Amino acid sequence: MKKAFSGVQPSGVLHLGNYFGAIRRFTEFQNEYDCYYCIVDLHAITVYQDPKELPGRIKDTALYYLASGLDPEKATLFVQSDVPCHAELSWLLECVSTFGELSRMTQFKDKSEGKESVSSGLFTYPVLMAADILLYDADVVPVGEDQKQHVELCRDVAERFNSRYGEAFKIPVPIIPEFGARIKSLQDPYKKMSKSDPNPLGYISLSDSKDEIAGKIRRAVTDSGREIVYSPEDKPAIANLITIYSLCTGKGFSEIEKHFEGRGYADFKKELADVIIQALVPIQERYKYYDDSEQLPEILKQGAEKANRVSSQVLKRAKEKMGLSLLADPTGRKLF
Ligand code: ATP
Ligand code: LTN
Repeated sequence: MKKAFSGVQPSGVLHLGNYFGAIRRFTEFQNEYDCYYCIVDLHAITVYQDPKELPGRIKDTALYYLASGLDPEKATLFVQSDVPCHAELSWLLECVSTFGELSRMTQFKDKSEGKESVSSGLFTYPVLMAADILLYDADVVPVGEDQKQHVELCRDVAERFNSRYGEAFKIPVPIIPEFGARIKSLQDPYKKMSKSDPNPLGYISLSDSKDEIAGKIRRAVTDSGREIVYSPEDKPAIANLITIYSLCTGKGFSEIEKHFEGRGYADFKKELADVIIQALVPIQERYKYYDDSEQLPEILKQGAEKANRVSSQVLKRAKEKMGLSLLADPTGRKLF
């Protein structure tokens, strides 16, 4: 069975972009691939996280994985900081990646822009992501559009390692959805919907109530004119809302345009809020079920045990190729 790896940061409440761009697709992959889905808390701490809030966010992200339909019998769910090989391989790969290629990462440029001080972890973030992927010999990496450049860096670093030290890593392929790979902010259609947006009107979180959803859609920015047509160039805000409508209902763009022909933005927004609510209600019910059932600690414990078993073998392979000491290796292989 081929393998899939992906991760989500516990850096805030999950939103529709995370769901349609990534998590919903994780559940589609679990029947075809041996899947590893990680809550990447080490990535989240590249910007300050309040230690009083982080455990709750980790738990919340894991519950939304389950609520979105991930089955722990099929996929391995775990928390990154429970598997020390990630941080260790990341260091080895930092020594194979270059300052120049990391400087070209657009996410770093976006996240560091205008900040007085940024952590060095934010700069090396994509290398830790490469370690995540390579430790599980992943064939595919389902992600939203914004992560494509990072997966490409992972491929470059893995190829460089393999040619410099000998074959240690499988070269993964990013899988980006055709639609929904980049859902935009409801307040600015030129920015992606983001958990770290200080304005909650920009995103619909998976936990928003019916009233909150209706209110945010009502206040979402629109374009000039009053026709409901999918035209990302001329009508970026409406195109974004049509994309969300399409993802929630499975209907194509032309079908949606026809449905709203001769009707105005207010009608469209009302129906859009309804279809979002219908899409989120089952997720919110399953979230509550898993929260009440208290199965999560055991699921994450078993996930981490398996992830530790698999990743320590790959880390050992990489250390062997580099000529590093294996005295601390759990399998007992000695260097001398
Ligand atoms: P932050 O804004 O705090 O960086 P984020 O909202 O971008 O966080 P991540 O944890 O970085 O969320 O991303 C988890 C997954 O969701 C990734 O695969 C990412 O590509 C995808 N994703 C994030 N935002 C969107 C979006 N607006 N549209 C589609 N997919 C998205
Ligand atoms: N960088 C990603 C989260 C992430 C990830 C990964 C995704 C960390 N490690 C490995 C896919 C594979 C993000 O910010 N969305």
